[in-house]
Amino acid sequence: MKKGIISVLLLAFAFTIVACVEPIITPPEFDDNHDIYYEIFVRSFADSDDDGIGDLNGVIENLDYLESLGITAIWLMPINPSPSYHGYDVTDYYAINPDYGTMADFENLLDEAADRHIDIIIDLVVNHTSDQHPWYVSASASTSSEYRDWYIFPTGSNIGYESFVGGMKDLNYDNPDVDQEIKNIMQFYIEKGVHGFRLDAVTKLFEHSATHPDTDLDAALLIRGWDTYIKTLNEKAYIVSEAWYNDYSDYADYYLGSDSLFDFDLQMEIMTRVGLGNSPYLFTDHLVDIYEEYALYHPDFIDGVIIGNHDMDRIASRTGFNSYDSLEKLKLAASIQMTLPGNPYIYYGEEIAMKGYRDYSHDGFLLDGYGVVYDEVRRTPFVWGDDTYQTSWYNDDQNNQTISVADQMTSSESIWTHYQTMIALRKNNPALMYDNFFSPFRENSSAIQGFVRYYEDESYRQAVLVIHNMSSVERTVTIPGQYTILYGSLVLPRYGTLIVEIDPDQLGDYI
Ligand SMILES: [Ca+2]
Ligand SMILES: [Ca+2]
Repeated sequence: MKKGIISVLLLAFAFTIVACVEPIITPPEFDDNHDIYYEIFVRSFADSDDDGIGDLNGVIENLDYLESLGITAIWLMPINPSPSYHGYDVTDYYAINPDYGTMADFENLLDEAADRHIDIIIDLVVNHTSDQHPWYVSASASTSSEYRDWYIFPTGSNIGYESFVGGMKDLNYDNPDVDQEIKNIMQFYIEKGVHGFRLDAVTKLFEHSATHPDTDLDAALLIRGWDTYIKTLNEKAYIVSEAWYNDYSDYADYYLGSDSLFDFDLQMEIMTRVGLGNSPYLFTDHLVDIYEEYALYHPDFIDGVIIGNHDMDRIASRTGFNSYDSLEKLKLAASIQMTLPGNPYIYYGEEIAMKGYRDYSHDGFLLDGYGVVYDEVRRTPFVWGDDTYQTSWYNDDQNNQTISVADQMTSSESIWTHYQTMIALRKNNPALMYDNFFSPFRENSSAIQGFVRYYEDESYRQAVLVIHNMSSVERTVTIPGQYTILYGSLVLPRYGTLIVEIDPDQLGDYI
């Protein structure tokens, strides 16, 4: 792989050994399904036609923004028609939510993103449909409906089973027609140019029964069938699954069928070790355990590195990240996210430290036209700082009135600029961006948590040592051997990070 860039790489490599940091290589030449993702809730991101609702043209018109941040891929939360504001209950998998635009708009977005070498994956809600989906309407209307067996009707009941409340009716994956329909939907979007799918709520795909004693294994194998199928359409097609358990050992087996899984265990580790100040002593050792387990199921696993998503309180609102030193801690969380193996996913607004947490006083809050909802405060309008693209579908946001993207983009000290810096470092250093080599730094302590990352192919090698100061006081480190500083300094400020390029033949000096 990656032939044709050999001479460029060799030249760049020689150059970095001698002197300073030059961008070595940038996607797409190096693209092997490793990306830096940006998760977009379309309704909240950017409104192009002044109806207050974010839309696909708003995403198109802000690809410049995303490119300036540096991301290489986008995850769109559900874009299909749905009676809810969030879209996780679909009524037509082959159409676009009219709030967001048309199928032609979506095709334009795919084209415009492709021109910039930005991949797009879409949320695919596979566990359930809306109870207003024509399949379910038919299934519940008659026991002789051709769709009756697409859903799960408890014996003697005419009400379809729901894993989640709110009219989300579980599909029946014991019916091969449903499995085939998902493949048809995937084919529809792959042929349009979608890079892959974020599969929602996969731990619910099967219901526990005598025929499904291990629902997770059965779900992993069902997904494996989908993944195998879409790779016959595009060998680079990609699946990231939401197998949400808090302990890595509970979801690792989903790597049997998925290219990537969101790492909820790692997300909790970052919250507690950085945010709450719990001893970071075993942070990197725990990561070794995690990665070894994933590799048992998928040697080339791509860890889905998250510090938040649309179902969680935003990191900037969490205990420990909302104190006097919150900016440094948020920067450290981003630094960790951008230096670990896998694909980082930035939830829109994290790059400007947007706040948002479930406001329990709002439980039962009725939003016009959408019914009872709970999580809007985690999904509020992106704060642009001017009216051009500002969405206003949710206008009760008390948390983010002092934030502005425009201000942060011009400040060297802002969280936005820190994200931009870290993303560029990841993209410009293959040892950070690619592959799964990870070995803890031999000098790790209760304050310093470092690790070595390493990349090699036929033509190129790079090794970097990353050191995070996870303590609230300045720390000075000593680095053996020859090295080139890529970021930071040997005197690490509180919650600071140091990244150095090291000799790939001398890894034993560091690990
Ligand atoms: Ca709009
Ligand atoms: Ca289910």
